Amino acid sequence: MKNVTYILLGLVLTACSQAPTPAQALIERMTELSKKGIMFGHQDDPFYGTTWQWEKGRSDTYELVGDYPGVMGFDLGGLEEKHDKNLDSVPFDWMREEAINHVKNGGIITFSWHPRNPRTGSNAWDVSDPTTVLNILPGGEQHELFVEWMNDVATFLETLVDENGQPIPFILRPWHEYNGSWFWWGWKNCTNEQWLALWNMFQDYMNERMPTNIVWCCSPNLDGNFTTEYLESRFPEKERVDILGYDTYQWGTENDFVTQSKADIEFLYAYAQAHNMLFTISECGIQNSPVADWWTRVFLPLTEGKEVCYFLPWRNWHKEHFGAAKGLKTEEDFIKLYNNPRTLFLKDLQ
Ligand code: BMA
Repeated sequence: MKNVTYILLGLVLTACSQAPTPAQALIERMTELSKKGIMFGHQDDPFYGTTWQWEKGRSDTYELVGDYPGVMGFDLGGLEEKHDKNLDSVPFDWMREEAINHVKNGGIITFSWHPRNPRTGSNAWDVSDPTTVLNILPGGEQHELFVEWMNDVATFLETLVDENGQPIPFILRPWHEYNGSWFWWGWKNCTNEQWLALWNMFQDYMNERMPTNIVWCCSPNLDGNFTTEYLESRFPEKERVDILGYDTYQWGTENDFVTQSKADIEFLYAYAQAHNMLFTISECGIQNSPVADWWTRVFLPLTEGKEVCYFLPWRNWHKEHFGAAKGLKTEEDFIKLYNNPRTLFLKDLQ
């Protein structure tokens, strides 16, 4: 009997010690959700839309389909300058409030970071100094400054807690679109080794500060030429990536976009599956909705037959919007997309 008691106690203790962390639980949940359908995400959904700005309670998505995005994206750029608003003028206090609220309502949140160039002081798109990454690594001239910046980011992210003060899970997606060269951490602006050292330094720092609630997403950009050798020449160690993300915008012709995105998605999806990563379209869209049936005819078929976690059109700023809204040419088509049983919005997550 005594032995049985000990065995039972042992089982209970093992079960408790194996309780998943918030990050593991989120990964598990997204794995299940991606078997059901593809979540709709939107950058900065609660702050502004195509015709309005900074009105609490509004959302272009909600006003069009009566439901909120399943995933909401926010950007941390500006924290490193100790600003109270991000690079797109979103107040960080309000961002925190929406992020916590969205998780409380059953939604999922993801953060990107467009930090300023730590070497020149200009913005994330300043690629004038190819020694930028080198100089923020240990031993570099801007290393201490950059550690301070990481502290600023971590200090904000640590405030993402539930009513009981427990950390809530979120997706963190740094150093994105690195196969392009438009950011200071981009392809031609640092070496593979420097980029990898940057990824590891940032990830190790954040994981030390928040060991249980970060889900890591690594997002290359539309390319058209992925091979294993090419992807792996600049990619974190596989166990450091939970989600393989893919950013894809239609800037040129529809044919180029579809051909390249199709090839990229085939490749990256297979890669993610082979390496136990989730797959997502972490940014997407066509600027200012010029094609009426873009969502259902051009975009959604790219994800057909695959377990894709979510797709996240970028922000609806009046001059450059990527999501849906009333009054846009894509209005009807987006309602059709919403009604497609494959797409998941907040109500489907609750
Ligand atoms: C970019 C553009 C910029 C914006 C940045 C961060 O792709 O939308 O205007 O500042 O994302 O949101």
